[in-house]
Amino acid sequence: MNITSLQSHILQEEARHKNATGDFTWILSAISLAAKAIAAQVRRARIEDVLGDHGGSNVHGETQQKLDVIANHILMTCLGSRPTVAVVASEEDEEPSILRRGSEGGKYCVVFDPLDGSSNLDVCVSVGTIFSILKNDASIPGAVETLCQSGACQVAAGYILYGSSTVFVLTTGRGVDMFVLDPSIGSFVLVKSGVCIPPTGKTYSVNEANRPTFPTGFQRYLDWAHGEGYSSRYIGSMVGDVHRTLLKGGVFLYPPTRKAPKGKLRLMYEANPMAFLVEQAGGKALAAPGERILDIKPDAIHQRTCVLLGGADEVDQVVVHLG
Ligand code: FDP
Repeated sequence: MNITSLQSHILQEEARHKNATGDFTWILSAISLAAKAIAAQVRRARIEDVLGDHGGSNVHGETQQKLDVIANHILMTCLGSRPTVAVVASEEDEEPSILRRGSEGGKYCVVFDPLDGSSNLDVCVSVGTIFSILKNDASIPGAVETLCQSGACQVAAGYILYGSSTVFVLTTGRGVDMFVLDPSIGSFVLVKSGVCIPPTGKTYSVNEANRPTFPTGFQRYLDWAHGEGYSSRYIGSMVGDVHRTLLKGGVFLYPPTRKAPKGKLRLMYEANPMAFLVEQAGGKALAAPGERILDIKPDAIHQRTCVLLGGADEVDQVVVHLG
């Protein structure tokens, strides 16, 4: 039996680069450690007192769940101890934190959504952690300015899905790899290298209750998809919906709505990492026809965007209907 852990896989990848220092491996190991700690909390959710509202709201005015706060703290603690992490920014916090300057060895910035889809926690539906790693430009003094890089600059991105198993999906720009947490040995083990998203797949994933306020092109697409016998699958937890789309094909959409005219999902914490993964798996990820998510230069770290991602042919079908 050949068991490759996340750690050894990253070390093997790093060995391909002759100037590699191991710094990057060390950061991914912090994320992997945090993921195991968060998974343990999620698994014990009704046993420990970690469910329900925390009593506060985050920067977006959304109610914070206790587990949002716990997951945020775990990631901050694990990443904070890594000597090359310069800046961390969480979807839950208004401002990024500068941990150390470039002159003090800060080489990377890590941006994350600690527990995406957390409104599903109380009912035991899959949730996830999404992260994106960027280089720290030591010549830029402000944390926000440092982070406002387009998604195309990401050096790595991934998510951890706390579902019926705990799955870690990662790209470092050389395809997509998938690991599953084996609780009996406490390690994420490689289950698939080179994950490819099927180009076709007759499934769309969208909150269809918002349909009356979608731009007409999306309504035309949905009419067409109904006529073609497509299935609808929507968990309402982005990590779960994107994971299914990555493995089975189809499209995931969060179009503009009356309530969220610029889209609901966050560019840096959600859309960019997912777009990087989907493109590395051979799919497409757009904010609008002709506008690649990864090409958007952010103006603010909590900026929102529309999302249209999935198998290449299925995304093209949506675009045809947007006209
Ligand atoms: P949640 O509000 O539960 O955290 O961006 C957060 C998110 O979930 C995504 O995970 C999910 O795809 C989306 O919001 C669901 O939004 P709707 O409830 O508007 O469909």
